[in-house]
Amino acid sequence: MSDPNYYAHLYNEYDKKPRRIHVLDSTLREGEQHPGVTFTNKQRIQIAWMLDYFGVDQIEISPVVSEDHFEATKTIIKQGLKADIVAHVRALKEDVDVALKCDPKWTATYLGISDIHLKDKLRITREEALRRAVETVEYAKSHGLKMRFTVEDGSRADPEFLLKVCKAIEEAGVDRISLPDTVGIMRPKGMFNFVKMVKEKIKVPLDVHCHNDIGLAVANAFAGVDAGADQIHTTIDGVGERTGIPSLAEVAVAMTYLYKSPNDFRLDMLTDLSRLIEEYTGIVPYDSKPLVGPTAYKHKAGTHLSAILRNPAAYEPIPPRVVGNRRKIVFGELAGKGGSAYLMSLLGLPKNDEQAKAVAAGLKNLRMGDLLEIPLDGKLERKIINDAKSSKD
Ligand code: HCA
Ligand code: CU
Repeated sequence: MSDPNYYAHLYNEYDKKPRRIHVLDSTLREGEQHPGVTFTNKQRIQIAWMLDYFGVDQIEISPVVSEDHFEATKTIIKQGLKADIVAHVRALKEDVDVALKCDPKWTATYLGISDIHLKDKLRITREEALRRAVETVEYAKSHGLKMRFTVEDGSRADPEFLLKVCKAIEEAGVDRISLPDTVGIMRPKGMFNFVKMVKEKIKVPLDVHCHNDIGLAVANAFAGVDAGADQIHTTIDGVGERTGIPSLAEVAVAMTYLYKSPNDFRLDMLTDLSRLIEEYTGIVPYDSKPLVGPTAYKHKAGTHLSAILRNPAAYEPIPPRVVGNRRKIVFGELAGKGGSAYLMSLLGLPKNDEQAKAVAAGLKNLRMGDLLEIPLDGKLERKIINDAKSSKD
């Protein structure tokens, strides 16, 4: 059978020159800003190794927030991982000095440039902010660092001033600029326009860092990519300040399957990465979390079960094993005749239409909701699908 997603992909326009899009994972920086998330140094090092093995391009960590983080940053940098380790600090020389002590190749500094950040957080004028931005970039560059600069709260800053800052730091030699939607206020079209405006004036490669306050972070990040940004910030499970930022799983899968962006991600690690964060933080993600959540591949309604048992692609965009998740069928009052027939066959009962109907009615009458979940993968999956294909109805 041809690709069931074929027509959908025509709308997605995936084949128009796929671009390499990069991922910076900030689980160890933004992620630790999520209430309740604090890793031990051993955990930080393990997470960095796993993110590297997964295939992210950059891993961000802040050496200035605590003595522990300083040690973790230094140790992670010494591991010689493939990913760049980005030491994230405030736009202050003294912070860059702390970063330098960790011996990084990359550093990132951030400075609020919206009027509200300037006035009510930093209490500095636009001129002072501009000077500080340029001086910090020059300082980091004079120490041989690769440097990303984040125009914090950029989506709410006066565009004229934002461009002025971007131009000035570009001239000062900055290597990347991060365009954040710090309070998650953009709609996708807005993020597109924001990034496009900067892209038209600035040559330096652009990151997008989108917060999820209204639930649009992933969509906004990709709108930014459509406008020319080439790196998205993520965390495992999307943890971060308040409601966080895009989740690594959603971004990596969308990049691979919806953008056809070339990469070497080991997508099958995604569910384990999510479980690892759950184990380390005690925070259980909601069960319908896309791709990695326990219900992401559970099928329940009778009509869905009948279809899934013949061809899982009927109700799945990509197979669960791709992301290390499992498919399960849920038997309960919605199972219907098809689901009941398979429950009977799994129990070794002979095929019998009348009895399947009776079981379906019985399950409905019990009014006990879902009774049973059966993983549908590996051998069992093949058996069920083969049986379904050879059965007439
Ligand atoms: C912060 C601000 C930040 C920075 C983003 C970035 C934001 O919490 O320190 O450096 O790209 O959301 O603006 O996370
Ligand atoms: Cu942020």
